[in-house]
Amino acid sequence: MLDSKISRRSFIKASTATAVLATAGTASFNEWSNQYVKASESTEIKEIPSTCNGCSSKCGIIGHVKNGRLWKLSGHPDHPYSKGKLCARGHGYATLVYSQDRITEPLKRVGEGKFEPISWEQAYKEIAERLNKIIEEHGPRAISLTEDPRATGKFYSPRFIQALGSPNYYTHHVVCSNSRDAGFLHTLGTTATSADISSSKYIMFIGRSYGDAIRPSSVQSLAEAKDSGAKIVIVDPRLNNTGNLATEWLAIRPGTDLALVLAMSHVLVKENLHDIEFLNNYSIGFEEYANELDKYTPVWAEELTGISADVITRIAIDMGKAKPKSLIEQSWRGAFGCNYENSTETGRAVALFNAMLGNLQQKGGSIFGGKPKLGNLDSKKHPNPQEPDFKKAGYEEFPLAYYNNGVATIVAKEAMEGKMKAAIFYHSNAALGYGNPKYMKEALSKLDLVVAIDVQMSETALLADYILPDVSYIERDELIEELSGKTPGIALRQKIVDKVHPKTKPIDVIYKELAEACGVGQYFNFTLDELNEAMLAPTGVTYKELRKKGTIMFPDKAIELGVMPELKTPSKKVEFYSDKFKEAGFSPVVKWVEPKVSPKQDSFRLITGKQAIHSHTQTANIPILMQITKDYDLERIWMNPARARELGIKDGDLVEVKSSEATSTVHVKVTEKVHPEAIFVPSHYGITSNYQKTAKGVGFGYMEHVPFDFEAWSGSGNIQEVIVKVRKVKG
Ligand SMILES: Nc1nc2c(c(=O)[nH]1)N[C@H]1C(S)=C(S)[C@@H](COP(=O)(O)OP(=O)(O)OC[C@H]3O[C@@H](n4cnc5c(=O)[nH]c(N)nc54)[C@H](O)[C@@H]3O)O[C@H]1N2
Ligand SMILES: Nc1nc2c(c(=O)[nH]1)N[C@H]1C(S)=C(S)[C@@H](COP(=O)(O)OP(=O)(O)OC[C@H]3O[C@@H](n4cnc5c(=O)[nH]c(N)nc54)[C@H](O)[C@@H]3O)O[C@H]1N2
Ligand code: SF4
Ligand SMILES: [Mo]
Repeated sequence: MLDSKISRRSFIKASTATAVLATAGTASFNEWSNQYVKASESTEIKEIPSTCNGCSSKCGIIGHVKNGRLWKLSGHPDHPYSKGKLCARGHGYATLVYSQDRITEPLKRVGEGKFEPISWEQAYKEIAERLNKIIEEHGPRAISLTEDPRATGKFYSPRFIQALGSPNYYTHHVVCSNSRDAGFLHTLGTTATSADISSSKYIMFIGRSYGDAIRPSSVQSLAEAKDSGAKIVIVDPRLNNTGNLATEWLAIRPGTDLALVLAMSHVLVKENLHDIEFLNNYSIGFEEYANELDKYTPVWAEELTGISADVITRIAIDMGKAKPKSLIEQSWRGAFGCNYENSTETGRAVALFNAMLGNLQQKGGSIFGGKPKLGNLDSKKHPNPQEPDFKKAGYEEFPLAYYNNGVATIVAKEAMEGKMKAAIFYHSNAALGYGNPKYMKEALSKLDLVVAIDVQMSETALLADYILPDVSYIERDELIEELSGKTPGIALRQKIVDKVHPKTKPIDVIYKELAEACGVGQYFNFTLDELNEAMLAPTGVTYKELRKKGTIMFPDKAIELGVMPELKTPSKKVEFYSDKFKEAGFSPVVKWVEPKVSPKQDSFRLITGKQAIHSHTQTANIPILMQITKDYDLERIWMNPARARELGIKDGDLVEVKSSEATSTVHVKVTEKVHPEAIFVPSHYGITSNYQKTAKGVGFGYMEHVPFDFEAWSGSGNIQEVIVKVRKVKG
């Protein structure tokens, strides 16, 4: 029950006071329970459809409201990600609305970690003055805005920074999927395909865990595939929780997935199991790639990956035979989203392997989803800001990175160099999560202006000159969310309860008012409702209807499987040979690339990943989620027993983890489920903000050990190019 303030007892008291009091002390359980049910029934429960903000999936939710307070959530049955179910984070994160640790009013920094309240008007005025001064002195290239792109921000944030003349809009993908996105984009013309899992016969997951990095409907689809006899292979240096549904686990040496995919591609060609007709019709450059593949034999890959040549050959042949209903799932962050120097090339090789299976836009294969056709504001009445005539910072260094997302950590690098002067962070804990926190702190301290817009005192907020308090997602309306997929649709986040803290404001209002203070209010001369109405216009759905239903799918607009769309690559085909890569100074065909660093006999590689009960740093301060961590010691790092024995370490021991960047102490879980070369660090502990009373002091700050770095292809953070030594300490 979410509504912690109203306990069962006080609730019953309030609603059926006389009846309950009259029976108190003498009532049987049945009587008591009947009274309770009656009391519940007599209170009106409003059900408001909206969307979760517990992670980037933004599943559909139904908020149940009793006595004006959020009472409980359930999964929206029509939303394609929830399909009636929510994960633990979805339920738990909703308690944020009543958290004691929220930011309740605008704050101005008056010293290290010290803040004073400031009025909204004064905060806007001071921020605007400082932004305009920076623009006057250094030009608009010296200002930036970074976020996790969710519904409203996706439209308002780039527009806001562009209204000020700057293209410097960035997203968290630099530590998420920048590498995969770049690899897929220049190969298939999209940063990610989706997977028709439930109809697939042979599914390989390379560092993607449906069982940990949960989206409820993905787990359901995988269970359906399993029930219909699909082979499910997990490639992961640790046995993740998708293991419950898998037929095979390949405990790969971390950082060597590229070698595995190259060798499997080699086998497809050698065994003539690639889809030659598909490749002739829909691809360019296959000959060059096939020549390059010649040397990547399974025996060569065995040496690098630790997976036997026989197993590589067997799986490649079986996948080739099962085509087109076989696929490597497109992955997200795990193996090649942002981790290694070879991550972009791994992304490219995975996209190409799927093309060799001819599974693109096929049942049981990789899908280019359809998008709903939405409208826009009338640009005569609501002028768009002019597009700056220069590219965003980072583009020159990383032209292959997906431009819309950019390379967010370039802001920190340029702050160090004195080129960047201002950074706005909305819905982002960049200071702790995007790069080495020591580096990020130093970089942010060099800026003339840092603004954080958050709901709690994150590490990034602590480094800000001004903190602007957003309302929580339970208390706000947002921009319509496009749902792309086999069947496109739309979803709306809407206010479930009135705002709890009167001085908080929703982001659309914050941007509008700040733009007005900066003198560019003309670009925000509309309300969120007007914008939503304009977006809905071509769909035939009314705003009222959308508010009532929350999620609306368009089955008549479903994509037709078996029909290849024209791709958005320069050649409009799958590019086995990429001129874009060549122009950027890289090999036009995929080649093997070594990871930057490798552990020795006495050291380990740090790897990381999700736990089903947390989302990055944003859930660490949620008591009912953090309690699960505490109850099960989930913050422990994982070590293989063979290595633990060598080091005299036993399960549960306190150990010291030392890298080139930091030293930490943490308890260890000794388990066969992790590769001997790797230490697995669950995400996302090691909160340092004193204001997050529940989160502070639990576990281990992964990013503290990660050297600040950019992968050469996509600019992503290389966050697993980290070597550590571990020793037992007394404790
Ligand atoms: N519970 C939970 N779910 C989430 C999120 C969350 O924070 N918490 N966040 C959402 C977001 S933003 C994202 S990007 C997705 C991420 O979704 P995933 O990419 O599936 O999640 P991760 O747990 O980061 O990584 C998956 C697996 O990659 C493995 N891995 C690490 N290194 C290697 C390697 O070198 N090779 C191979 N083959 N595997 C490796 C890890 O052991 C881990 O089990 O999850 C989304 N869902
Ligand atoms: N060790 C380790 N590190 C990782 C990962 C990992 O697997 N392991 N995964 C990486 C991945 S995949 C990603 S995507 C990144 C994510 O990195 P981020 O996108 O920075 O995610 P969080 O760390 O959760 O920080 C989100 C911030 O937004 C705030 N917030 C939450 N809700 C709201 C809201 O409604 N309004 C506003 N204004 N703010 C809000 C939160 O309080 C928090 O400060 O982390 C990466 N870092
Ligand atoms: S996967 Fe869980 S946390 Fe993420 S949006 Fe869905 S219910 Fe919320
Ligand atoms: Mo992510």
